[in-house]
Amino acid sequence: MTHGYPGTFLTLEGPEGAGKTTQVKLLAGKLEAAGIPHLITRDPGGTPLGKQIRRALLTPGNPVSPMAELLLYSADRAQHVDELIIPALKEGKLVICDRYTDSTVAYQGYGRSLDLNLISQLNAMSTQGLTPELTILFDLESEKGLGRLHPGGHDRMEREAIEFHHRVRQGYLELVKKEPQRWQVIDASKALSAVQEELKQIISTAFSQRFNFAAI
Ligand code: Z5A
Repeated sequence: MTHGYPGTFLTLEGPEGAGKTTQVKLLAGKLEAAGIPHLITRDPGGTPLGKQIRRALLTPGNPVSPMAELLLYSADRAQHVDELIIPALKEGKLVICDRYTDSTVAYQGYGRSLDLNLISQLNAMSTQGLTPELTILFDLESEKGLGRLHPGGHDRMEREAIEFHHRVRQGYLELVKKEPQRWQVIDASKALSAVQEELKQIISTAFSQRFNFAAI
């Protein structure tokens, strides 16, 4: 355990269209049916304040400077960790967060070329030092992921140039190399059912001593 709470903290990462949201929705039903206490949430937008920040960040045509973008994602996370994530971990839940600090490193660090040390400091401040025990990367070529979305992308980030999305994917792969013990990588180009099976396998293997995954 990397934090002092009784719960378990798992994060999901990946480029656009990798299928995190779809997979986590499928998993939620199974966790519910198996009676595993859990919280499924997302960055940005997990709290009422976060929903307002999310709108400001993702509305197309809203000018947002790279530094303002970094600070807004960090502000969203500070509220999210304090209001939802830590309380759920204190209650012993399995917390699954769709995107977390690694998104900031990949998008604002590698994508926007902001200083990685500054991002690391902001990530530590905004999370009260809370790091995930396991992070799953849904890895997918940028072109494939964007191709699964609405043509041209529907939000401000999705509309970035393809080079930006390539840097983001590269950023994720670098993160995996730097800290391989925290990451598991799923090939997100596989069929939905195969990805779901792999996700279940990874989670049940990692956390079988804390929750009963036999029924999922
Ligand atoms: N961002 C940031 O810059 N910095 C930060 O610190 C944080 C985030 C936290 C959040 O928007 C944006 O903010 C995001 C990163 C940035 N950038 N963008 N764009 P979001 O929450 O709306 O975006 P997202 O998390 O990337 O969601 P997404 O783009 O929709 O991707 P996804 O959740 O991984 O995919 P999905 O919605 O589950 O699936 C997309 C489509 O693919 C859908 O039609 C599915 O039916 C289809 N799909 C899914 N899996 C498959 C498979 N296996 N085969 C075929 N088709 C599939």
